[in-house]
Amino acid sequence: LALPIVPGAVLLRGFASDRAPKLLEALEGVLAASPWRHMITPGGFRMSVAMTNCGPLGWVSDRTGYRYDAIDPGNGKPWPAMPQAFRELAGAAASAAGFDKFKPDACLVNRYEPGARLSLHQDRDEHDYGHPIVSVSLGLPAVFLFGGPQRVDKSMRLPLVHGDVVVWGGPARLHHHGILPLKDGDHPSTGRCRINLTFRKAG
Ligand code: MD3
Ligand code: FE
Repeated sequence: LALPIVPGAVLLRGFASDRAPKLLEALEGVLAASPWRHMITPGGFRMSVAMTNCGPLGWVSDRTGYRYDAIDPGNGKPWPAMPQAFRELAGAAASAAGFDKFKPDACLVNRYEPGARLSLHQDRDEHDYGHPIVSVSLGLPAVFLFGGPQRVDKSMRLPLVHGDVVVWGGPARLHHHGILPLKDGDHPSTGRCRINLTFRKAG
């Protein structure tokens, strides 16, 4: 079931439901090598969202800025490999949305506990905005905020639940977006949190 949100953005409701157990199992392996951490923004704030990465490149933030880096600053080693289950899901979702041969080189994993939020921002750290971004929601539901190319543009609210996949490309790629503070709850597959996988071709 593919629902267009705005031109270039497609919601695949429940696309990852069947594969969620395999994705969460593979995530355990990633976390064993590169555990959750709260990054610091260039402004000096600790992010409420906990993060890790897998694949050749990982998104990092610290006092010096945002960037993609091949090395996990937490352990000085390359980020763990992107599990095959991750790569297959990202490719299948991109195809279903009309983007052929999507080969992500970065997977940012975000963990939201109750109260955690991601304020309105643009994703501008990637080399080529022509590639889509595939995002997978697991666990507790969240309200996604989706605005326009300008930060002041009116934003719409979109509830995202366990198994939902959204593919963002074309004109939607540079729109502002964020996540409202997570409501408390308990999910059978993740417990008291929401996990979001974001696949990108960053380099
Ligand atoms: C729309 N993550 O990691 S995923 C991020 O749920 C991020 O954790 C949110 O925004 C999360 O940067 C939202 C959906 C998403 C991801 C990237 C986008 C939507 C996007 C890039 C452009 C437009
Ligand atoms: Fe983003």
